[in-house]
Amino acid sequence: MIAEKIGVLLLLCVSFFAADRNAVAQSAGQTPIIFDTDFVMPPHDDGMALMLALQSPEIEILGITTVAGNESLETATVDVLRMLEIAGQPEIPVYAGADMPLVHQKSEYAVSHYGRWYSNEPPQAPPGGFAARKAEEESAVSFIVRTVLASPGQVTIVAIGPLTNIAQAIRSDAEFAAGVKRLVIMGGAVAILPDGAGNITPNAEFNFWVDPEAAHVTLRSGIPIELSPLNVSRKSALTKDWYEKMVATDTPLTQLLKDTLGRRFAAEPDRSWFMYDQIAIASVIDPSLVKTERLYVDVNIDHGISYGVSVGGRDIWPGAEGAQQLNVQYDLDWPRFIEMFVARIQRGVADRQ
Ligand SMILES: [Ca+2]
Repeated sequence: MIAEKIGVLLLLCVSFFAADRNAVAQSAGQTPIIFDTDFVMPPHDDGMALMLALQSPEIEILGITTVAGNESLETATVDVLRMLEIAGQPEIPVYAGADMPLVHQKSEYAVSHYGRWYSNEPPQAPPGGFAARKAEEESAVSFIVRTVLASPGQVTIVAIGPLTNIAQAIRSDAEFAAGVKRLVIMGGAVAILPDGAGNITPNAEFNFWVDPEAAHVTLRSGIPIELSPLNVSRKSALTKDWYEKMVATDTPLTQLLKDTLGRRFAAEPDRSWFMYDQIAIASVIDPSLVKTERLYVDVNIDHGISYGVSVGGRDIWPGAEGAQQLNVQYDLDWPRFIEMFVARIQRGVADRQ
């Protein structure tokens, strides 16, 4: 009981400072965000999405929360800490979140397909070694809930991994969902719109497939949601020419890209690559880069051939009762997006503000 009271007092003190920080961000015209990620270093999309966010003065990152997805939770956490160090912003706090999906168990299919969310192996050292700073003691879910409740209606969450942390936050506090200003999600694929096939199973997208139950809870939470699905990712095509423009300057970030993304283009100079999480972040910086349509979207949680498949419709259909309307991104102004992306990545630390 006493411990509980002390906990509440601590929470109130911490909340006061968090609210104060948000007030500062608002006055500067910045969008305060929580960056929720199954982080991996570039050339993976989470790595490049964080670079874009860190180099964009329109965004203030209140904290980064990690989740198992592309790699294990431990790898996501050590990689993101190192990325912040390389970017010269190690003061941004990192909170470790869920190390497994809510329900989805490791399977032979999971092991043989993309993503190592089930892995228990110790993380390998990121480029340049482990960061000096460690993750915070507080859990990701506790940080997410406390930060949102300290400034109701002000905090945007950008979730670019499986939605495990977000679903846990929704379940842990009845006030939480109503307090979130907006949730931007990279996830899903919508068959009713062009380019709506899946990328893990024929119809399921990776983030939703890894934790379908979390996606189901999140999409039905009542939080205002903008979905950045595979449909819009497939409007992108990162080529060697754009990569070379990106690394035309010499900064710690462009050096990291030369060491990672550069290898990809050295091996396959004529291939182009989709961009995923980068588009979700870019749409927070400049919403006019994407076109959206209002659709009801739900996620299949039956353990059969459509496990983790997102289904979108213009009207509610049988079985989707209770599904929520979301803004679904389906088109991208690719030339403006890639020019902005390249310009932001090129920036030196001194140009950032
Ligand atoms: Ca991701």
